[in-house]
Amino acid sequence: MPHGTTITQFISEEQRRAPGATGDFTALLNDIVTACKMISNQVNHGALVGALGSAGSENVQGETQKKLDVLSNEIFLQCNAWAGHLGAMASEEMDDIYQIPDEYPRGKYLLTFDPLDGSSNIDVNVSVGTIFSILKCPGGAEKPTVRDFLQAGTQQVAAGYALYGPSTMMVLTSGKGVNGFTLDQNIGEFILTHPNMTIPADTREFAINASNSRFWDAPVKRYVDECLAGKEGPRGEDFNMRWIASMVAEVHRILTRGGVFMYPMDAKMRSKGQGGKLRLMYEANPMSFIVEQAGGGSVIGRERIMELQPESLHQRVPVILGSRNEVERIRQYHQEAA
Ligand code: AHM
Ligand code: MG
Repeated sequence: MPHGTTITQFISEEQRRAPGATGDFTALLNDIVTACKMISNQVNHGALVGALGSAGSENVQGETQKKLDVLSNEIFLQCNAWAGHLGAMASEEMDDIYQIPDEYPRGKYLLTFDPLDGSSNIDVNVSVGTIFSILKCPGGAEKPTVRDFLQAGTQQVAAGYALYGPSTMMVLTSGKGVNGFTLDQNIGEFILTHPNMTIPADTREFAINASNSRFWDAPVKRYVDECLAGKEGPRGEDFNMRWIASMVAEVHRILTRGGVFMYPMDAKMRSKGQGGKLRLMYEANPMSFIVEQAGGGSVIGRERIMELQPESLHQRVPVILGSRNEVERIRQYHQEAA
């Protein structure tokens, strides 16, 4: 039986229509896809391949055991360094940017990624994911610097995530909508299963880590209180709540059936001088690009996340994203309180 469209075919056909496309971008995405398939394989095997547990420990053979997130980082670097499409990479797992080794050619794109997001879920066998973002290197093929990476989210060329859940999925945008692919383990290919994903504008479901509620700012408290008040409250509706503590799984649920995800600024973070929980370059910007391309909204409070000028590579920001009308409501609550 013939299969549906493979991700390779989909990307190639999309790029064929792009004016001036050289094939670099298509090849880069293919390498990212390969990396995610390898990570998926490691995640699936978990304890069988000694991939769980903490880095630095030794297995029975006396070899150093790697934590899955360290291993995923290495896979991503290895798969994407050699082909000549990238100028440099930056990862949530590395302090500094990763320069392409001198033996390989350098290319015109920059890649940022969180190789395995939701680390607290790894050892308990709950969904985790990989998040990535592609930027153009402003300096062309010159050796890039941190400054080259500090571009607003609106400058992203593409973004995506792989979700390692009951099935492995890849969700992608290159600024022309959002498409989802499911990994067919039998043939080792992602197949287009979710074309043109869109987020319903309205929702009755929200996601927030409620253990932080005593630290929340007034606008967030107000929004959640109104949801919790249900039919008798100002919203006149009962709301449902979810918290997986895995942003990829959370965003995927929102892309599938709507909802709001919040990791807002709070008093505890403020007292520690922390700008938020999630990273702008590896989590907030790529997810905002995907969510906006699917018709949703994404803000830090009052401002749109993708318009922020990044100040540092590992900058953290508050994140409120999902169904457009709800995000707009929360944005207004912040505006009114300002
Ligand atoms: P990580 O990159 O260290 O895995 O942290 C990011 C994750 C997100 O996936 C998730 O939304 C959040 O942290 C959960 O945080 P908490 O444990 O405070 O609920
Ligand atoms: Mg992360």
